[in-house]
Amino acid sequence: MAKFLKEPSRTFSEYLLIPGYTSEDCIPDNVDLSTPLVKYKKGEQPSLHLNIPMVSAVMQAVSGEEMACALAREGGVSFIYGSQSIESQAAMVRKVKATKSGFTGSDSNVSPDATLADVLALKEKTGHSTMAVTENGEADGKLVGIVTSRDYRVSRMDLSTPVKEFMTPFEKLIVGKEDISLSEANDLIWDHKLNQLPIVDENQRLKAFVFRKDYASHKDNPKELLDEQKRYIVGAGINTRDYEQRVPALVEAGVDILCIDSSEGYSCWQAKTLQWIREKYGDTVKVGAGNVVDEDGFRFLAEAGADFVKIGIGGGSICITREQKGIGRGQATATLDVARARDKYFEETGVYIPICSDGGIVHDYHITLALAFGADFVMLGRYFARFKEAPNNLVSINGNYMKEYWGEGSARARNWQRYDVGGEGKMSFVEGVDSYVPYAGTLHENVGLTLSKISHTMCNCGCLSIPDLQKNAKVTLVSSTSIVEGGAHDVVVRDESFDAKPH
Ligand code: RVP
Repeated sequence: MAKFLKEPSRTFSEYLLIPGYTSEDCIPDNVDLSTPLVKYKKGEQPSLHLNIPMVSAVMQAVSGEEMACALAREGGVSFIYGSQSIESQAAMVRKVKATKSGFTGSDSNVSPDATLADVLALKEKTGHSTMAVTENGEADGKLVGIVTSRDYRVSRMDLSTPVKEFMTPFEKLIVGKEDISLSEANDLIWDHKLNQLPIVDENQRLKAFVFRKDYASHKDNPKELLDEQKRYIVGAGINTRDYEQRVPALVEAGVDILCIDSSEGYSCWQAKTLQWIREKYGDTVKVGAGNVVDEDGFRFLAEAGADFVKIGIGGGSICITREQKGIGRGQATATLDVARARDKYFEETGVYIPICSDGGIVHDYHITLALAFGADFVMLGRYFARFKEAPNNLVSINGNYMKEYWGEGSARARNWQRYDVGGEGKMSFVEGVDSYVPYAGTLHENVGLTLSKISHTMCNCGCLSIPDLQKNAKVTLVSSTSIVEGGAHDVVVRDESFDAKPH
């Protein structure tokens, strides 16, 4: 007879936190949200950590290079999606690593023979008025000048005028050398009253720009997650099929952390992938594995050498795995079970393997609950897909701005490797849907608000750090009637748009 688990499997919406004592120093400014990203030995520090407990999902609709930079700026990590060619994924990683904090890769480039019409078309496309003029018109070509809107007057000039006739030539530019620090670059900008400073290497090849307008934003991001060379930390998803080609390309591109992206990780394929990476790179390449939902799955991946373990099957907002295959587990129960396994493993071996609760986060407080249940960080797809920085289309549906959001198991993503169980490599049926999510603006504003809610809740619970919350949170199961009590009830909620109209 099959083995039956005694506990039903539950989701985060079924729980609430009970406040603990809030002391005088228990204020949001004192809350530390840093958390380990990779395993470490007792008494040591992890070689990679997060400054906020949030990573973005390994999905086409979520994690591209812009998302990766924006999230690293806030202190989290993106895992660039693996359901694309090795070359394009490695190029994305390379682009993130080339975007040093405050140093922006040039996305608007023209050749000296381009025309004013080309400049205007490019400005329309990118929305940026500063353009690099490079010999070959590429972002890393030899810099011969720059064009800004101060260099031309559309009403007085012929649209066919070549760029070389109105650009500011290299000889007249103030430029920074490749090894310049951000503060030295900002000093040059200030001293020479510049709006932008091109950075070039010893062969005059363009490396990046530093913009005056960005100065304030770096001051605003004390939690930026940077490597030793002040480049953003970035992750990437891999699969259990082409890792012998994909992993070296990503490592060569400078990736900081990998994650085997699979809907079900308790498999010999994940162990083989981990083993190959360990044989080739030892511990120098960091790699997470998953997804699992119980102690057995965690143990297996821990012993196979995973640097972190990801939890969750079927809880994702776009996921229909439970309906299609009848496998999975409520996310709260799965997180709790795996957290217990992680603690047991730590006691036995002295090795702490961080765990990540992946999928199903709907409300911000679900993140706090996931942490209280023992997660070290959470992975989110729908949440990040709503932001400007996600690589998905913004569309207008019935007058409302929406972002497209599709699962990696949907027909659109065609990511059969994520659902691979060996055998012939193809997609037999879908496990995800194609959908829309309401557009929510920039990542910075939204993540700031979410973190503020997490910090406030932690103060209510009397906890100043994630380990403190994991250890001391008090959690209660709620009845279905008390869930109703939690929202506005027994009142007619005022429609603010109605109030705003003259009547
Ligand atoms: P959510 O944040 O609830 O949107 O969930 C995102 C997670 O859902 C991903 O990190 C991944 O684990 C899972 N996913 C991605 N695609 C699919 C699918 O098509 N079924 N599921």
